[in-house]
Amino acid sequence: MQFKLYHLANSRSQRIVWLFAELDIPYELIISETNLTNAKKNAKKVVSTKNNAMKFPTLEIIDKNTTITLTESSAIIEYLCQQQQKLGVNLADEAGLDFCFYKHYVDASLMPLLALKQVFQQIVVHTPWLVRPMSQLYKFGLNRSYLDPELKIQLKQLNRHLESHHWLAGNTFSYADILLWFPLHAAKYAFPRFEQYSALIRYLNDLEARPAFQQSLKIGAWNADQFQYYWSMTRA
Ligand SMILES: N[C@@H](CCC(=O)N[C@@H](CS)C(=O)NCC(=O)O)C(=O)O
Repeated sequence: MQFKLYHLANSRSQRIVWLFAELDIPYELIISETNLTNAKKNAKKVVSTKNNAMKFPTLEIIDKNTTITLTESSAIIEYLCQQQQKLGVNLADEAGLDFCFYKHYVDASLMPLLALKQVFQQIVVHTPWLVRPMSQLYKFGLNRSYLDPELKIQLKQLNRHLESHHWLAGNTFSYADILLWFPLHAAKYAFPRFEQYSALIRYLNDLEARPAFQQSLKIGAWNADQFQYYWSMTRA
């Protein structure tokens, strides 16, 4: 079986590059150019996805003469971990329920808040400058009235959990941790008072100190300054 990963630098697909480094299995990496329109157009020429929309990450699973295309970061991560029998936690284990909750929570509850921050930021950027103050006001209002208070509740809960658990599933590093890293790292810049959450800072440092993580930054062409700028812009 062979794997081919379509990756967009500085995006959610960095998690799959990291996962491949943790699993230490061979794969082919296609890094798309950073211009999203061109990246999608070029990748679409060679990939046929189920829903006809090119997303990053997209994984091709090539087995003999058959190629299966898989999208959705959490589905790709679950598939690879089950296939390799690594980085998962059994439901019957002590931390099984935490693992089960957090692996679903990340993309279902935390990521949508950050994605909405980004949507409103992009509306500001694409509004003609004469009327831009209006869209800036909308963005400010939404951040103040909904997104930041919601994020605060979620970050506080995560912080509490990580005060008494080294990883999401206790002592076991799992693929739920790989899933959480991207939105948490984005929240560090997108949420105004992130530094108050000392357990989250400790947790991010521990995730980022892993040799496979460090290795994957180079492989995935990660640009820390660009990422920080992109997410800092979403603050009110
Ligand atoms: N829920 C999907 C979202 C994938 C996604 O939207 N990726 C972005 C990059 S972070 C993308 O491909 N954007 C192009 C587009 O939406 O057209 C996942 O987590 O894999």
